[in-house]
Amino acid sequence: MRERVQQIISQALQELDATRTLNDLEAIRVKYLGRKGLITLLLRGLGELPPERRPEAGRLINDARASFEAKLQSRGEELAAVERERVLAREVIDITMPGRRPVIGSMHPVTIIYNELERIFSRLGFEVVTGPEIELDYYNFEALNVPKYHPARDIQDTFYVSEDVVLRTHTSPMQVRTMERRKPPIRIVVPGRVYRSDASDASHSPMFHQLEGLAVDEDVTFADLKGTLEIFARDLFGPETEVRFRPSYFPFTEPSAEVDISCIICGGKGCRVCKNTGWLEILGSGMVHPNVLRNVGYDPGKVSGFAFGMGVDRIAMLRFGIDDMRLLFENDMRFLKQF
Ligand code: 2NM
Repeated sequence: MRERVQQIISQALQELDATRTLNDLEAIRVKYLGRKGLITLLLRGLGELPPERRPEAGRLINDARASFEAKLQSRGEELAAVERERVLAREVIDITMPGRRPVIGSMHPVTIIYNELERIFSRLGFEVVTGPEIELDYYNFEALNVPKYHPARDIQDTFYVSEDVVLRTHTSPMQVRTMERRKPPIRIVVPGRVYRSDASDASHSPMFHQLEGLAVDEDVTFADLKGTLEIFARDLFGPETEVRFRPSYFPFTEPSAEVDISCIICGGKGCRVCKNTGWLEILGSGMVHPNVLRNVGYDPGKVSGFAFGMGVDRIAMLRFGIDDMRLLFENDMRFLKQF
């Protein structure tokens, strides 16, 4: 018995010494102290000994177990320390190194203005809707009461995809689509890119940005148009801004009006930006033409509406003092980073 215990314990201690990992250590623990472990079996075998030999054998086995457990414990600590060292050596981080500065983008000036416009018109009860940039001639011109031989339809002015498909020249087709789909009351604004066959210069670009708006309901009047656009202009350009309406002409509105604001540079005294007039033109507007209402199935005797449109690039240029529209579309980071 004594020899058997001694043989097992010396074998066990040797194995503990030889282990190199915590995993192996655990395997050895199970081999000796697990449910069918060698030391466990020795203890269980005690019952088969004659009673007078049990106390001594019990002491022997318990001593052996105690020294095994002590060694298991100390070997576990050694191996854990070694493993920690290995991990630390692998994960050295020089915390004195300077960090990498994240590249943070900035908002495009046109986006800044769009966000502001959408905030203003949302507060006035307008919903933002968007639609396709490639449009049917029908929605871009025909439904909007633009006659077949109107100069705007010339290939000099409009990009044709095919005979009846164009790049939209304004976002108005989306107003038509919305009216076709819904019944009044309608209050929407439509932001988006539009296209006209112009050469690029300081004030023109073949692609530019518009925001157009539409309100249709019973008893919508020119007074609603004036009030809405005055509130809009003072919110965008400041409470001191003067607003004036000048008669104009669009095929899709009657009557039509251009909207000017007092010059935001000189306040109306006259300067280079307003060409000494004291006024800046920022909007086109009018009461939706009865033919447009009829084209979408509305009864012009029952409902009426106002509409307006503005060039967002031009407003961004005025707001930020940008004197050349091409700067907005060249994507020169030195320019764009300033906003
Ligand atoms: C403008 C000026 C005046 C306009 C008209 C419509 C529609 F679809 F309701 F007929 N949408 N937008 C409109 C009217 C646009 O932009 C300078």
